[in-house]
Amino acid sequence: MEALNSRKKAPNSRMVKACCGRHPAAGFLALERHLSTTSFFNRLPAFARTLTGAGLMAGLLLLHSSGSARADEGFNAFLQGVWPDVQAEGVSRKTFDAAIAGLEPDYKLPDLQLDDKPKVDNAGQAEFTKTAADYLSKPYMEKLAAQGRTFFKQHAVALSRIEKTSGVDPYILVAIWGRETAYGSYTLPHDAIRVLATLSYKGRRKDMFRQELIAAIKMLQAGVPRSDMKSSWAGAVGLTQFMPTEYFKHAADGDGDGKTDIWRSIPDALASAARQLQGKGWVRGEAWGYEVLNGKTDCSLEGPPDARPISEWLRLGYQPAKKKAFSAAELAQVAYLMMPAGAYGPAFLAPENFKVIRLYNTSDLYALFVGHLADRIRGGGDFATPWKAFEQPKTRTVHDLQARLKALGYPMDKTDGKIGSNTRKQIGLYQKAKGLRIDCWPSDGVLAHADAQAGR
Ligand SMILES: [Ca+2]
Repeated sequence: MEALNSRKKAPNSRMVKACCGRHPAAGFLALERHLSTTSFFNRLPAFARTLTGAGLMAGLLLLHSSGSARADEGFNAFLQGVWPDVQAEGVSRKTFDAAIAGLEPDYKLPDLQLDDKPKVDNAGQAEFTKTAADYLSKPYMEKLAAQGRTFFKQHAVALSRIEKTSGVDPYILVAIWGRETAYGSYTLPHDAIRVLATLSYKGRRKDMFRQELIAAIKMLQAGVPRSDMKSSWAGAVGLTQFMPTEYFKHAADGDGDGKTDIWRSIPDALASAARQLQGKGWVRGEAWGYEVLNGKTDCSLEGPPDARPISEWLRLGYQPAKKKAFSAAELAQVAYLMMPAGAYGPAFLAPENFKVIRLYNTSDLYALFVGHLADRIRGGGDFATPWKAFEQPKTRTVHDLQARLKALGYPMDKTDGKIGSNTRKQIGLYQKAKGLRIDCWPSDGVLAHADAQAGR
């Protein structure tokens, strides 16, 4: 589910500083949005609207009004079409009607497929990809770790109980809470019903979000107040950011008061996250991952297809970076090499539990953030290998390079402009095959080389 890798808005405002120039149509869209909320205009009959303005403004307004009316009709029809599925889940008509009353689609959300409207720029479409060093910003990490230690002490009893029953590392749970909502201090900006309705109507993954919409309305039926349905742009709710379907599978009563409250009870939110990780296959007693040093291989060995026991990695020259030696149990763990900045930063061995955190949110940097923050809350420090400065490629460069390598026969399943482990690996393999310097990192230089090879 690459889907969820940006489902949660980063609590760190530095992370969404983004880059991007305003979309040429942004001004017009702002005007559109302004007009669409100007109820005076909307209440006027169509003929009156054409008479209200003159020239360009009138033209824009007329275009807007007719387009908007059509879109809203489509949206309302879509919502009514969801009713049978919602009803089948035991939701009353009264709950459903209240849930969708006055609901309008939110076309500012990322990950939409809009045929008839220009895209609005937003953090989800950053022109430049974020660097690992930015994402894992040291001052922000230090701040979250200090707060995390305080919260860990405050909830030590509950965390110990949760660890016993679920087997999940309690430091990971506190780190997820820190990553997701900055320990509940982050204000979730959206209404989950509106967001999920929009994403089911016009999103790239309509079916998945439709299931989430149905589950979200079911939550209302179960007595969750609408005011608790504040969410990220992708509809995740609560202190540790649960998608509604996950809420029904895994929400738990962590403080033993007989109620499940992932919004106000920290033990409930942590116990729920633990059950979620347990359900995704968390291995009791194993680490999330290990930073390693000095491998004799290059970065093209990165990624799940080249996973092997840690003992094999040692034979390939890798050594633990943060401790003296691996235990016998650790040597037997199967792990893959993960180098989120290619040759320009630390290397990690990623065992099963790293994959489990990635199932929570499908992103190497997300899983690394959570694992590293957990280690820092435990008392650990910075990475042993620093992130080096390098030129950050544009999304377009990454996308074009992916497409070119694919055309040249490299197994590139996605051309999404994101620098995942397979993209880094295939770049490394390409560089190795062509006798280029191997850094497993997209750049204009590698793209130009691949362009020439592909005869473009
Ligand atoms: Ca409770």
